[in-house]
Amino acid sequence: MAYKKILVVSDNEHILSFLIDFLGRTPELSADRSFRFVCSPRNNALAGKHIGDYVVEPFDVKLNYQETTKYHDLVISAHCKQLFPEELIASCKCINIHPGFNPYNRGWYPQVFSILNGLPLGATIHEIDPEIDHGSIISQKEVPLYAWDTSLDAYNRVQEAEEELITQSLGHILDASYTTSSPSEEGNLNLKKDFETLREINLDGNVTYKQALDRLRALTHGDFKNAYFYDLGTGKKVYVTIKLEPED
Ligand code: 0FX
Repeated sequence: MAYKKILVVSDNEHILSFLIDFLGRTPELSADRSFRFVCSPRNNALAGKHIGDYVVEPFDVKLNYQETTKYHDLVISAHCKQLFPEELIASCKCINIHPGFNPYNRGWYPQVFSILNGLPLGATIHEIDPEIDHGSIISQKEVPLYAWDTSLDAYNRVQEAEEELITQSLGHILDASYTTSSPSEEGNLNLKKDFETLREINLDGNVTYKQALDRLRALTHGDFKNAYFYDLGTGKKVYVTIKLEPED
């Protein structure tokens, strides 16, 4: 049995554009299939956007799960920020493309936590079960982490790994000819609030240089204002990023 009516739910323009472009470059995958690309209703940056031949529609997976199962036989989450309702997971094959190396640092911003706790980092495509980033693994690729990586450096490497996995596995997924393996252990899960907790730097914190450097590079991601401290004199919030440069 091959999947024919595919709903792709995403809140990440980069991965969505890659998927749409890849389908355009491999017409044998889209022949005899219909694809619909949707994003979270509050994603103003993506809703209504034209990508390739498609327009991204706002879509609430909780409210519309009956419509989803009626009109689609496969749902692919490509960095979808909505949690899938259990009724949807139970009645339709749901697959997730995740920017982390399951089962380590499942959940929010895996590279941030891998920089801090040293657990493996990479990308994973897996079946969705009721727990976050937890189901049977279809394909995964680990990426290296270097002592000079910021969150953005590591994330860029993870994105490349995701693109490789999509290129290798999407055909097998659409043909339902893939095999799976169970995650090696339960692993660990980080939530958005765990990331938020990391952002304030306590100037009186008693940490090693390594811990301080790791915290700052885990929170340095391009122009995002993640890490901050409060200046004692003025009470001003001061944002911090770090630059690291390995010798050639
Ligand atoms: O789409 P995504 O790369 O992934 C996130 C979760 O990490 C992932 O587990 C979940 N499946 C998916 C639905 O959402 O996240 P993003 O595009 O919001 O952010 C990409 C990176 O940017 C993130 O890994 C860290 C960085 N970032 C993002 C924001 C919004 C920051 O450093 N600070 C920020 O405020």
